[in-house]
Amino acid sequence: MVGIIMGSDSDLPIMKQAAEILDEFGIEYELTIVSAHRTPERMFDYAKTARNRGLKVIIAGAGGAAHLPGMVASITSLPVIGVPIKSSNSIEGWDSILSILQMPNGIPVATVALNAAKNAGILAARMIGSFDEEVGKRVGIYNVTMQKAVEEKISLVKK
Ligand code: RP5
Repeated sequence: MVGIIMGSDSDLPIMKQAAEILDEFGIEYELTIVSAHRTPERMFDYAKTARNRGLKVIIAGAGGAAHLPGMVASITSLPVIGVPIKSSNSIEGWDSILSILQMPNGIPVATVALNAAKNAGILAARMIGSFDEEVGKRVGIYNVTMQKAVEEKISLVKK
């Protein structure tokens, strides 16, 4: 249901966090490397066939001049969530953030925080939960569990 793609295997340590949270929600996904500048034809095919292959949302992570999420969003009509990755030669990640965030009008990319692949996974779960009641319930339980964990910590601090 979710396509997780990244520009390089060096993005995997971050991007696998999206896969892990989707596992928690019991949502099926595929995970692969698709580079906008190193494998442009693969990127085009991936985005062009995504909807017909049953994907509902695409999470795309990239670093540097990170055009993968925007290019994919320009080819498919599915929602695309962009994850800016702080790559080794990046200028503190600002290169990735700005190139994913600052999409021109008409082709939106829902950009999460730097390296926030986990949040991208949760956002994808929320999108799927908007039409799949079971997934929606699981996201609700996740929120309540998080709230309770914080409340427990607050009560410990009070004592
Ligand atoms: C981008 O360039 C990738 O998304 C990665 O974040 C960055 C560096 O790639 P490698 O040189 O590590 O393959 O395309």
